[in-house]
Amino acid sequence: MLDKIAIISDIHGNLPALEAVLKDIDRRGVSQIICLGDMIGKGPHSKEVLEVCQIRCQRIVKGNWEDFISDPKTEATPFIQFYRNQLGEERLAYIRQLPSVTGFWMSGKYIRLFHANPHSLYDRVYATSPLEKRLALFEVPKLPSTESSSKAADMIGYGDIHEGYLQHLEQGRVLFNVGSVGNSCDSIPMAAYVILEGHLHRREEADFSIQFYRVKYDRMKSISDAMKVEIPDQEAYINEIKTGLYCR
Ligand SMILES: [Mn+2]
Repeated sequence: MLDKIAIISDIHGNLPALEAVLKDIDRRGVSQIICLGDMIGKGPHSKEVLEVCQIRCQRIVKGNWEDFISDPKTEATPFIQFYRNQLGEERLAYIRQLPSVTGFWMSGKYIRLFHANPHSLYDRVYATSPLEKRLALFEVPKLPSTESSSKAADMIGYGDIHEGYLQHLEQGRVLFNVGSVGNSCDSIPMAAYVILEGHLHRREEADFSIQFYRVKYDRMKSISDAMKVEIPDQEAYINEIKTGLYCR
């Protein structure tokens, strides 16, 4: 029996999308859920999404939204303050102490996971970024990590760009993006996540797979909740949920 690990990212306060993904995960024999950050912001349910992630995810790393919303150095504009008020000081303190990188062995590959980049939460890498930039993602992280490993990775998974993809790079290296649960921007307005399947903790070569899932969820509920709580940039958010395209 192979181990299955689900990887979710960029929920962005969209509770109906998260609930649909968790329901899908629950019927697939997954033993562990890892969240790659940006649980909060944008949508109407930052607090609820954070609480569900704390219960359901075995590991959580920080995204750029967790970072700038919880950082006391970020100016308290009405936009920032809206999400700070939703979350409250206790949850902001929890968010602040989250690690930025995690990793594990699976089927002979060292897999490293983070939100955007292992060296900075704000250095965005796309599928079409220069090869040099994509290869730098495999290097030993500069950001705080849950791992003790100072090894270059064999496989990298991340979030941040709201657009899933998979690439095979030189020397057997695999690079993938898990897409976004709650704010998909690849023109498919459905929740996205990934399941890795293989032998967890095994350092010897063995079978593995990566599956990309798309899950239908109640988009109208996300939209009506966004109108009810009057989120900032409401119109752009509603358009993004409807179209699956980045609208701001
Ligand atoms: Mn994001």
